[in-house]
Amino acid sequence: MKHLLRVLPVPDKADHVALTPNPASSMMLQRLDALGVETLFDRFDQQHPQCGFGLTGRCCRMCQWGPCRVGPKAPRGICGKDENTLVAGNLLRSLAAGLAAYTRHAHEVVLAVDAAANGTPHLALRGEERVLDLAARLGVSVGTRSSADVARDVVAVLLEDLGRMHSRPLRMLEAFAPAERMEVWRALGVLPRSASYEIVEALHMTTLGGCSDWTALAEQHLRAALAYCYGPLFGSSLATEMLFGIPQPRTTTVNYGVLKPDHVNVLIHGHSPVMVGALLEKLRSPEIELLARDAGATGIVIGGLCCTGEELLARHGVPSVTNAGGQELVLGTGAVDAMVVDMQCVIPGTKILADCFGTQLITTCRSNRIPGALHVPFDPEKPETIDADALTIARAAVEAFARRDRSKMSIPDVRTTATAGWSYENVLERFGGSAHLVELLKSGRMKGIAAVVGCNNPKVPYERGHVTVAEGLVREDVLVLTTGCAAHALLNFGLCDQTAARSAGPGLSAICRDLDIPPALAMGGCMDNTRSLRLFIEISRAAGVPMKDLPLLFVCPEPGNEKAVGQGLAFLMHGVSTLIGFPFPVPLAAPDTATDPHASTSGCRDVAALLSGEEGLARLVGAKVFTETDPARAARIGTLHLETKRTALGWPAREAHEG
Ligand code: MSK
Repeated sequence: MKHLLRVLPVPDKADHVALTPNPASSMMLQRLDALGVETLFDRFDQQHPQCGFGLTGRCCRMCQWGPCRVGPKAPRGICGKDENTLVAGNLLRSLAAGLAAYTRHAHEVVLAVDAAANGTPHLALRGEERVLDLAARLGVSVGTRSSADVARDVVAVLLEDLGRMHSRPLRMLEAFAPAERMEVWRALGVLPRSASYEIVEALHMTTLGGCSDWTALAEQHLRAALAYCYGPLFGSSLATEMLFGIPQPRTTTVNYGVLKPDHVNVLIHGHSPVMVGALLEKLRSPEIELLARDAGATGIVIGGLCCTGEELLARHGVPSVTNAGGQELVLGTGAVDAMVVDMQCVIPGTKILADCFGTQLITTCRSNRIPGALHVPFDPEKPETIDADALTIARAAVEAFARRDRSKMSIPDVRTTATAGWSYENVLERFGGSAHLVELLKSGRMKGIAAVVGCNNPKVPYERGHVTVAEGLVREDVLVLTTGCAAHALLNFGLCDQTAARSAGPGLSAICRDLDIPPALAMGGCMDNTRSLRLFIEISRAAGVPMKDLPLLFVCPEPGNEKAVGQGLAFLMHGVSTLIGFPFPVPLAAPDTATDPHASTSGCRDVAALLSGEEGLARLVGAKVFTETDPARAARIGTLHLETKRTALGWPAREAHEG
């Protein structure tokens, strides 16, 4: 272990090898090390020590006068900006970047729904149930109209929520947010207009000579977080369900061992489900299967990575393999013939590994190009080429099989059984409705519910945070909901399999057995945190208790992408406290001027106090940020938080057992 700012322990590559809970990841790290092939874990080591100003959000690169570093030597930037304004501005820009990413994603999916409604071949509205549900919530008339007509009107609302410039709150927010929260947000003056408007405002406020009142910047965090939640997050998740239907739980095999040496192995990576649907059809078509056999392959294995992988697993039962942190490692198997990537969390290092091992990299999103990759973009405004494009990609993937260098092949023989595909609807159904779910919570059989989600980050041992926190919570009878890269860690570890019920506390274990569910429910990609949030909202309604008072928690053990900032803030805005495994780029909440060389002389740490203190968000929205790098301790902090909520409600710590 090394230390950042002399106080924050961070792993080196040897620690990742020793501490990652997935033996397949550890094997690949060692193999690539032996071959002398660099991955993000090596490059992280090369960057050590990382800049303390950057780590604490005190490096300003927002104009050409800088960069400025604010600290004891220079308490203000060249423009006169103080530490709070700088830290709040940097955080706001991260939030805006994440909001932009999801907005681009949602835009693509919503336009695909429109194309499907307009009868574009190879795109269909398979989720009529969701079309009608959204129509009812948004006041779109249904009557005798076709679902395509209704869907077009829903699309118009979703697009307006992404792009509205005039003063009107998001329609989806009005349709889904609890009344109690609406009052809180209205009183704070943070009801957003649209995703795009709040991005514009965030960037505008942080330009040179923009806003120098850090509290106004912080207010914009709250507004942008709501835009993030009810604009692109709800928009992309629910529009995907309009296209492909609401997922159903299905059991499959996951992990690196799903790759087969004698098959064409195609991995699909990123976030957008649109092109992927058509590609899946092609890869499973007799024409492509024949092509694969002609090339000498026994068949075709399709595997999923990151959030597209979660989407494929939930809806189509396609085995998931790994997450953002493992996207280079899996190429080290030498068995991946093609990796098809769409948007976001596809790191440039992947191309380096692809070149080393002869993998054909194929990009499908025009805004996520990689030099040297085969580029077959899906354009949501010209969707009619989707079938031909999917065929091009499928052919390229199969053709790559013949070029594979079998001497470089080494597939870890590690497979796990997992059940995934949990949605808002089918979780409620499995629990017999929200009233029964509330009863289980009240009785103490289930101590609380935690959404364990988010990215990978080499600042913590790879995937150990996700697994250790989730295991610790499950042992304490806390039901875990999981998405995104965290879900891959839990799927591969086995916590999403029904047999993991035995590792749960007595109450949760009995519930899992009764309902035939695992203690960790994989609910999709990172955009599908909407499903957990909707469950929290429904539990609050059924219990008649505001979310801020309920034993609910949001945990992000390895925040990495800028998108993670908005995820945490979105749950905070609903009164759900957030536990993160590595500090956001803000000054440490508990500064020590003796050990932190970047500690401010003014002791000005108001942004950290806003997030983590008792007088900040805790007072404004009823929730706060906890930070703990040790995942075992994080699980205890999370449990304690849930127990505190239970005590305040007068709910028992555990169900009383006779005898
Ligand atoms: S892929 S946003 S690293 S969860 Fe959604 Fe994973 Fe985070 Fe990307």
